Amino acid sequence: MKIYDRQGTPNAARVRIVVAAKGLEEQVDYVKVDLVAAEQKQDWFLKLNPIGKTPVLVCEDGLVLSESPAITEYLDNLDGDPILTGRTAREKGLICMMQRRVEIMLLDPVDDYFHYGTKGLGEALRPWRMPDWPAKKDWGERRGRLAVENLPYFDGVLRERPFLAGEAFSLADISLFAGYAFAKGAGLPIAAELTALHDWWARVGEVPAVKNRSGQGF
Ligand SMILES: N[C@@H](CCC(=O)N[C@@H](CS)C(=O)NCC(=O)O)C(=O)O
Repeated sequence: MKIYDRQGTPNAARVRIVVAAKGLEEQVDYVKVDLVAAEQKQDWFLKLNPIGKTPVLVCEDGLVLSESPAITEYLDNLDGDPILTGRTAREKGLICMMQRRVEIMLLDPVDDYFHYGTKGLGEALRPWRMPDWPAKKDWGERRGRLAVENLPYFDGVLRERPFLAGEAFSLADISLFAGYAFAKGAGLPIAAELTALHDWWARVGEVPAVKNRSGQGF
């Protein structure tokens, strides 16, 4: 399998942690996409993903998948332990819901903040991302504030249970981990009083797939 991505970005991290957790690293070749040079907007890449974003998984049988949840769902279902997307209908529903909440409440607003509230990936992306930047700067900054305001929700959930969707580490935690790291990396504040979130961060950092990848910048 080939995965087209850019190491260190949040969605690359979501997929790379799953690859590591599932023991699939030997089966994957990573192909670097230069996001700063806008390679993801070139024709060859748009044929893989018309949305022009990474990561993209290309399998030997010709299957091409984009969107991190689709890629991670596929990888998780390739074989057995650990199962990151849930075993029962109840677990699957909860994990899917929590992962969507992470996307809507954290990953998407931080992404908007990064690309519009700051200089984001820079000049080469301006034709696609920022034709009306800095007019959108206010909106980008508001999206950043929204992400920060949403963090106590996740802290509240993690006061009730050790992991985001229940008793076990799941894809929802991997997405929250990426969202938390993205928020921090983009310079958004994560309040000290969110102690359950900080404890969870330390706990997830000890999960072998996360711990082993963190030294490699995910
Ligand atoms: N919904 C997509 C989001 C993908 C995404 O935003 N990828 C970022 C890297 S983390 C990207 O390629 N950004 C480049 C751009 O926006 O042009 C997913 O789940 O994979």
